[in-house]
Amino acid sequence: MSEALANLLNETRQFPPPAELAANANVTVDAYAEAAGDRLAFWAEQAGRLAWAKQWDQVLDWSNPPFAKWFVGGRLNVAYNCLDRHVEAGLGDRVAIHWEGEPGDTRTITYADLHRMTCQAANALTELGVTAGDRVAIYLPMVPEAAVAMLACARIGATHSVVFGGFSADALTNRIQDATAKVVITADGGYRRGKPSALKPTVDEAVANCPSVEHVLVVRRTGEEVAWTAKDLWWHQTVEQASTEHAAEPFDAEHPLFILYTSGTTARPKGILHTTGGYLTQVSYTAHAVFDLKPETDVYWCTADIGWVTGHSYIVYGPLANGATQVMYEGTPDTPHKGRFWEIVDKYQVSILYTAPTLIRTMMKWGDDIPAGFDLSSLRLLGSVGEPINPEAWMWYRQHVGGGELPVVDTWWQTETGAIMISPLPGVTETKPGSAMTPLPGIVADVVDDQGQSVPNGGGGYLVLREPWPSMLRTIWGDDNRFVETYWSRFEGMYFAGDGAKKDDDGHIWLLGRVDDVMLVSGHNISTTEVESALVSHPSVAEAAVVGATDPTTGQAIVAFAIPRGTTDTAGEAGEKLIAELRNHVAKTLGPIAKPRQILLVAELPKTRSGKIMRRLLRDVAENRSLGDVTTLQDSSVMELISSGMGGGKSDED
Ligand code: 6R9
Repeated sequence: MSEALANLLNETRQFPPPAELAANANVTVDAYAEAAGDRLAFWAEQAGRLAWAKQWDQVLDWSNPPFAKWFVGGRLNVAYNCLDRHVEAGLGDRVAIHWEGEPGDTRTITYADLHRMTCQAANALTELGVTAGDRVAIYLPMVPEAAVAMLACARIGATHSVVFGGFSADALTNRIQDATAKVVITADGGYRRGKPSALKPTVDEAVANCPSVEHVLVVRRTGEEVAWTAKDLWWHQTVEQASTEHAAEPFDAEHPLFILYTSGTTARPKGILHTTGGYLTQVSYTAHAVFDLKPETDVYWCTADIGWVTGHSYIVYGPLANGATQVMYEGTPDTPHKGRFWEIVDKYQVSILYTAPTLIRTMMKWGDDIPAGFDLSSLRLLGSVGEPINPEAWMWYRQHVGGGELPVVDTWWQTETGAIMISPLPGVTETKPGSAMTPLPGIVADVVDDQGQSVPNGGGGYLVLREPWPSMLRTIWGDDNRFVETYWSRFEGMYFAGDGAKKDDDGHIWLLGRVDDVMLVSGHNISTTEVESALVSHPSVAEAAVVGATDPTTGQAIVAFAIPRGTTDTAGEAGEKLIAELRNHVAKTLGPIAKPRQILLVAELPKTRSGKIMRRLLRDVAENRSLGDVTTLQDSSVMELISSGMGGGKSDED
């Protein structure tokens, strides 16, 4: 095979940081040289952004790779760092969370409030017999109590395992059993698409098969009637009655902070374990550096769910460790109307927005006039995470949300990495639409070929991390072998992320999708991302997914599914014409090798619960159906696929 991964897309646009942002940026270009000069000293300096009860003796112990220990001997309390120290510094009245319920109800929670709520929850959990090292499962909607529950666990040294509120009873059961959780924290339900959506019945079903669970704490959110078992306790009758005084005890820097399950191609989800000191150091630093967070003036909003790592690191721990003010929204972006997000930006004067490409492409599909109907002038920085962002989606984001001038930071990282790893620095980097650009200061990433050799500029291959980093996963819960096997065995001495990537002619990094999705067409490894980006660069396409389907001549052939933009005419002949045009457009943009054999116009794509496209399902469609002359896949058949799929993380799930 000639190449590990072909480099087909050539993007020449580049945008320098706005002068004012660059002049006042939290982090300047010097950080790169400083970190390169002495990486461990650099991370030690960042750890100094936190309050430690006991200073560490050693920054990194890497004597037993891949099992890292960061800030060895240090002791700290995560909740103290996120709450108490801000209150002690006189910032108790600062708003921590502007909470917006989907029905439009609101709560304003200051740092003093959040501190009191967390102390109460810590006392209540202690009362229930939870002690340091115990596991607590959290299955909640996007209500402030979700953050409180996490912080309360951190405060008493219990390890939380947040399970996304959309998961089934089976998925919840597996996760509770794997971690042998002692307590489950849930709610009667939450609001979703304009109506109450129950959670408690799912917990009842799961807990019936989980003997480790002693108590279930239930937040009242919807007020709907719920069945009650002997293990159940209302949050408002326990937590809200508990004392608001609680002294935070420091824990070892390597004390387990949380487990978060991520899926793999095998059925059994992996419990990714994160610990205390290194994790908090890197989430705190990256929130400061990548979002240029100014806690006195910024209003930050991350639209992720708390059930994903993005919610852990950039709703709870990163922003709160920085003393930031943020928005937290319970519901969906189109309830009660498609401008809900922009209405929220306007209402709370959001200045930093962190969202996902899937959201941006959905907004593109809905039309430019929707964001145009709101005052978005409070925004000063835009971020993206979760999937490769196609250059045109990046441009749309900058243009229609960022008024044509705001910096967009495309941030690459994973549940496993714990924090942002590859991203522009908004006051430094001249960004290119669609590229995550460069590893952050203190991070050593590379793109390598099959043999683990660094590829030259212009080459494609596998994304690896060459040096340990503070917020790295420590293991897979209960399965050290699987940890070594999955991440550290593909290439000697390197962490294998499972993503394809390329270096452009300037050495900037472009993420090309999961390597499992790479298509092998006539001996060329072609990335799904590049073909999708070529499709999205056509003015009639909002979103696209491509897969390799078995083909007698070429090995695999490219089959594409494309969602047309708002007003595109796709009926009958117009659809046929568009398809022909799109095939030629891809061939023109990337070369004839990337020309899709077939393109289907669809209304929706199957996505995981965190918004990542499930290409495996589309591959099934592409291979098993006699596609023949079918040019338009029925919306409902993709919808069926969506509802039968239960994706959670990077690829397939349960
Ligand atoms: C934070 C998060 C991780 C996988 C990762 C990659 C994809 C995330 C990306 C990106 C391209 C980006 N991914 N950010 N791909 N550009 N900026 O999403 O964690 O749910 O564990 O998924 O998501 O494939 O390997 P997680």
